[in-house]
Order: sequence, then structure tokens, then C-alpha cells
Amino acid sequence: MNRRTPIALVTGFEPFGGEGVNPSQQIAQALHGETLAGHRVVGATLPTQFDAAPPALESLIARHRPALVLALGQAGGRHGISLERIAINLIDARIPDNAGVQPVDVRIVDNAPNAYFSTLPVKAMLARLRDAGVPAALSQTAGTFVCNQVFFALMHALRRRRARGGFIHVPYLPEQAAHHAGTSCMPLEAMVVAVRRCLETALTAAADAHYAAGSLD
Ligand code: PCA
Repeated sequence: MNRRTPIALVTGFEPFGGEGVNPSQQIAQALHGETLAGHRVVGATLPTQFDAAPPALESLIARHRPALVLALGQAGGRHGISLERIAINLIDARIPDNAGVQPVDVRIVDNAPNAYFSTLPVKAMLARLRDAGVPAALSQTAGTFVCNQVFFALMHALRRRRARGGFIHVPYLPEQAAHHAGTSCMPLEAMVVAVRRCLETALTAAADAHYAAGSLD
């Protein structure tokens, strides 16, 4: 790969909330170094900390100048792959982050819009996952914890760049779900395959695939 190969940046998060692992981190690590649709994947881990996560993401964007950024996070209890559509300009933490910080009702960026939409073709990605038999859904909220903060910071950072960006929440791994009775889970390898398909779709789909795919709910 030469230096001009465009980059797809994929981020995951450190474990948080008492968990020993975070599938989003493991997926980003698994995809690191792959070439997908002519893009080299750079996988990285963000701290699950309100103060540290946005600067870490911004320095990765400055360093790699990615053509596309896909941020991943764990959403324990959700069923299947959640393709997030909307980042809101609000933090309202139900639990402390990994630094013990728990902001309540705080704007993420002053003088910024109340929300940004993902600029990834979420409906084309959803169709691709459903064709492959992967449990997946569009989600209209990424929550109000560190994931939503990073999603918002990502879309704010990209607002004047050509690069596209978005966010996917993934469920628990089987070993995590074993400690949460009745919750849904997915094996790591199935999540890696699913996120790879999403990336390939996002890197190849026309920018308007988002709108052309129709309602899939
Ligand atoms: N999930 C959390 C933050 C880090 C992660 O993987 C969230 O959904 O906000």
C-alpha cells in the first residue's frame, strides 16, 4: 500500500460499566490493516471518557485524514447491529464514565446544531446486512453517553470536510451476555463480518444510496 491509499478509520471503545471487554474495540482491532474497496482500514481504540474521547478522535482524524470514519460502540441489551442515524448535542450520563465523571444535561458543543445526521448510507448498509441474514436495525438514538458524544464530535469535526462519517452500536458478546440474564448477543466473528459489510457498502455506495433505498422498517 502506498502512502496515498485512502484511509477508512474505524474506532472502538475501551471496556466500561464494569465489563472486562468491549466488542467495539475488538472489532476495530480485527479490521485494522485490512484493505476494503481500495481503502486501508486503520483501527483504533478511544477512551470511554467524556473529556478524553473527542480529542483522541480528533487527533486520529488529523493524523490519518480518513476518507471515511466509522465509530463503533457497545450497546448492551440491543438486539443485533444498530445503524445510528442521529447524533444529538447532549450528554446525560446514567452511569459514570471510566474517569468517574457523570455529566447531566450538558451540551457537547456550544454554538453547534442540536443534532447531526450520519453521512453514511445507512439504508443501503441495512439492506446489505438483511440480505446476509444479519439481525440489524436503524436506530434513531445513540443514547446520551460517551458514544453519542463521540458520534456528535465526529460529525462536528467532519462538517467542513469531504470525509463521511457515522456510528454503529453492537450488542454484547456471548461471554458478556452470560452475566446479564436474557440479553441478546452476537459472536465476535459475526460482528466483524457485519461491520466489514457495512464498510464495503459505505465505501462503494453512491452518496445518495441513503435516500434511494426506501423505508426498510
Ligand atoms: N458504549 C457506550 C460508551 C462506550 C461504548 O462502547 C455508549 O453507548 O455510550
